[in-house]
Amino acid sequence: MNKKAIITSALPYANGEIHLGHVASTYLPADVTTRFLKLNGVEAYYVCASDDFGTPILIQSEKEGKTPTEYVAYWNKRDYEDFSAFNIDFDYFYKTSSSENIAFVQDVFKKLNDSGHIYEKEIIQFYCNNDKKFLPDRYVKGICPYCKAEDQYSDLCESCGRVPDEITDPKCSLCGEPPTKEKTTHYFFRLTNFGDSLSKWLDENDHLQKDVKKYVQNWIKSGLIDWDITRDISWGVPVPLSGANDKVFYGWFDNHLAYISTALKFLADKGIDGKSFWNSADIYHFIGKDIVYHHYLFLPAMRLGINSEYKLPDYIPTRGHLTLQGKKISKSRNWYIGLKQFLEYYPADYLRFYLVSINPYSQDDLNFDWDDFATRINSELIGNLGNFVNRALGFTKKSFDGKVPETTSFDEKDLEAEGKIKNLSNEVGSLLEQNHLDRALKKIMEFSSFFNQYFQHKEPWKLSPGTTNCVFLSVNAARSMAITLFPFLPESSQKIWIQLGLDGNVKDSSWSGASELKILSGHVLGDSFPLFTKVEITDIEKHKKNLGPSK
Ligand code: B3M
Ligand code: ZN
Repeated sequence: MNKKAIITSALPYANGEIHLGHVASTYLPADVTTRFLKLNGVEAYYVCASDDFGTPILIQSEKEGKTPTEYVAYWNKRDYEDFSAFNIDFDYFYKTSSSENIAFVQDVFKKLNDSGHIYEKEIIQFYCNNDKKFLPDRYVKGICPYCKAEDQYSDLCESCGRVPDEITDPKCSLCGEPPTKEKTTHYFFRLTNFGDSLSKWLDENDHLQKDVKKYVQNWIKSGLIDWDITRDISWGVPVPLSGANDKVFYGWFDNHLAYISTALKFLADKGIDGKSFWNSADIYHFIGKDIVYHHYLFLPAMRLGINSEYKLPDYIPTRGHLTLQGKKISKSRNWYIGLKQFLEYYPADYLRFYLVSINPYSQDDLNFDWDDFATRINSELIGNLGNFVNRALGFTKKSFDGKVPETTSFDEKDLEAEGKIKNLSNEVGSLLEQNHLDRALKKIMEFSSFFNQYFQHKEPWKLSPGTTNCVFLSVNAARSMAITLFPFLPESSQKIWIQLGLDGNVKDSSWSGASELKILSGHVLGDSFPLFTKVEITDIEKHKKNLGPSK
């Protein structure tokens, strides 16, 4: 395992609150992975930033009568608070509108320009005579020329994930009128220069998901298109060329560069040479499948364009979208649950547990279902895991005054139980290394279920000879669970740690130490208390009724 890593997740637009869909596909998987790497002694940093530029933000700030700067500052703070409440533990959360990112973006542009990867071209841009503005990106809606999906923004088809060259049947998204076309000069990035090198990079990188690689390779084969990287609006990174003062970069030119500029700023503040750290670390960019095009083509091409001064990503874990009760999430139709709101109902660990459980390492969509949530929390998290910890520790408190008893020689069942502890960190760890977070969590649940059965089978309450082994091993199993659960359920795992009467913080443990029997006979446990409270079905019914049009 590389001992250094930088982890990023797709930057949230500073344009509205974080909801369950956001955290399921990117922030939570990235957070779990970072916590896991840190337990393995990797110097891992999870950095993120608010994505502050772009037309939708400008449009919205205008509507609210705020300056875009005020507007994005509000969302940057709010997003960070919501993430923190969900225990998404960024090492640093910054912003694409930082002076560091602006300078970095302008510098990258100059280098690309000097290397001949940029050209100027007069283009015909949609213009709304009603609104008196040029209409880039989201200002125009129409039909995707590739897959014919209707009502798509001109900068990204949400149905097929491609970026239309020119949208069919365009309409101004502000007033619905068909726009006219006017001339303006834009800068273009020669994405077409990079077809071969991108294809080679995709081929050679074994860590990228095969299915994603395959369709990206098909896009390359069907021909790349140069990217228009400037916009005639006032909110963005200014193009650093004389004569282009009224132009800014397109948001997708600058936002992913904030992965680098944010990491550099954070590392510099720690006194670390950012560039050499970046280039010797494993680089992870966690994303949702709607932004594959940007992360597998545009981002690596720009890095290649500056001679890989900052290395290309090693991992781009890409996951599907979250649906809610089987339907697409939509704020306007109130088919939606904000993260902040959810956390007013249930602890962060409930949502973390559920979202990891239903989230495979693939592009398949996943579904949040309230009934399934209740079942999994009540029967798996509480019925299996909570039950085991309570039972094992509660029993030790009651029958041995909280003191871990002496052992006698192990019988076959004890040896099997000991073997489970010894294998746990490797089994769970190798799944986590392969990004199979759901399967890793399932392994821990199987471990817990094994120990529930073992405890039941041994009947230590009968205090017959040999049953102290079961108590000893069960207490150690609870410790192994606390450590391996930490990436998934940080609060609950610390609670187990405290109940075990262990010093310090579970987060300072070592991953492989989860497979050692560190709690010795004579150790005194802390106080026992229930880890979880049951999810009530009457509440679930209320949450379901809150979705959709208010009656
Ligand atoms: N701000 C959000 C999205 O399209 C966008 C991600 C930027 S990542 C560099 O999901
Ligand atoms: Zn209009």
